Amino acid sequence: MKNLSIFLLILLIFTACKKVSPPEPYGPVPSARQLAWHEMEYYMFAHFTVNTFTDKEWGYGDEKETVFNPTQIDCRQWAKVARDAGMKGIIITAKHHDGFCLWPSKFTEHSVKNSTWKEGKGDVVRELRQACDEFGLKLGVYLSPWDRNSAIYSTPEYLTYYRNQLHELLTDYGDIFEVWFDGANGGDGYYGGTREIRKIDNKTYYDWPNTHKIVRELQPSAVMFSDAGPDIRWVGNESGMGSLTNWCLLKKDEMYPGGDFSKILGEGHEDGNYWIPAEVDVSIRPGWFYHPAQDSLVRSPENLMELYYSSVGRNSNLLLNVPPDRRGLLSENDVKSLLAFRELREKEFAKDLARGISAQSTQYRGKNFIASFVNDGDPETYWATSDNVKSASVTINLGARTEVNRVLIQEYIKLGQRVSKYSVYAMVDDKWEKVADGTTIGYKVIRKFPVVLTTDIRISIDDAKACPAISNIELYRAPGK
Ligand code: FUL
Repeated sequence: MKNLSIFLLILLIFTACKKVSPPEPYGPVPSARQLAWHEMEYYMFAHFTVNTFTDKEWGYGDEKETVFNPTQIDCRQWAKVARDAGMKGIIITAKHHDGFCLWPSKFTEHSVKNSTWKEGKGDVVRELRQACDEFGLKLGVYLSPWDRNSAIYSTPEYLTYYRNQLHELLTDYGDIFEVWFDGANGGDGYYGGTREIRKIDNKTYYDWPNTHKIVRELQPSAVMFSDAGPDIRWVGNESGMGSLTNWCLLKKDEMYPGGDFSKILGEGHEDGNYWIPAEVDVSIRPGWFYHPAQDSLVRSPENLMELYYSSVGRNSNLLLNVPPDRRGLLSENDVKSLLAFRELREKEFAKDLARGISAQSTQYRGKNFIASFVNDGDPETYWATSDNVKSASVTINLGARTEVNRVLIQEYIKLGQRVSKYSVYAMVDDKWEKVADGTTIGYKVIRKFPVVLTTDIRISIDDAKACPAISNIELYRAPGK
């Protein structure tokens, strides 16, 4: 009997110590370029063109090039503010729907080269490239497929024109991290003076697969954004709202840019066959472009914080538009709000209360997948259960009664997005109290709850498509209740 117990004990120790193989990936997984994009989390959109000077949101395409004349343009100011605000890059409207190019494209006269600015010798994209390099930021480009200036828009020849412009942007301006393909397409415009309505078929006209090939070839590390990917998807609204249920997965072959897919774009498809995560694009002002009348309508730091929770906190990236003004500078109110928002974030997430303290799980797959990997600060280690275990929990013991009101959870997404239901509990007066619950996790979720005075926090994975793999859990006591 004694021998048997010793044998069982040894077996138990052996099982606990054995290095086991990692879980198999489940479903689509992110590419290296998508992983790099996830880690960017928060970056700037800069809407700037003739509209800035004509006070419009959508230029008709007949604007004189000479209206573009920023008096004190300084892309270094944009980049410095972005860097100081904690952003990781800037995406510039190299060409918006009006067709005016912020770089001196060889393929059109409708560009900075015919503006009064710098006597036609200027190049906003180049200045921004240099500024991004100086301040350690990545650069992205928005090239509107709809072109209300072009006489050949809606003919097959326009595709060559569009691709030539893309080629210029992707070969002359260094590494591009994201190419933004907008979904607004076709309608009335100047079109070389014809001033008419031109309609195109969203599904077929642009022949997207062949345009995508150009991007892959010229900038293999760039992700491409549109309503339907192929790398990053629109979240389905422009109000800054990521969806609480948010799969990074999409059946993209059933979709096309400009279609009516808002709800699907928010939630993604649980059984999607491509990894296409959501990006929340939203403006710091009511409009995308600068309008003096909106100077008093800039979002407050508190409002930006809410946007952060409804985007980064919901498994999406935040692309926040901060439009340069007629001087070619980010406006004072916008800058003030952005920098104060950074301070708020620093206060909100000042100290991770979970880092390095005791974490125990109800189950784990082996010694290289134990619970304490969720709070070791290393994104490459993770807690995982045995293959057949799809619900299990991790309890973080805070040692003494501690106030907590935020939880941040990340899956190890290199193995796919797996969790479909979770809850968070706090031990209050010897009883477990539920403080949050939800469906998907993915790259990251951050959840708020009213302050609890607690000794332990339990993160329970209630259901998953395959055994859960959780790489990070953080706990905070943010200011306020
Ligand atoms: C939309 C455009 O029509 C807006 O002008 C803006 O550029 C926004 C980001 O995308 O589809």
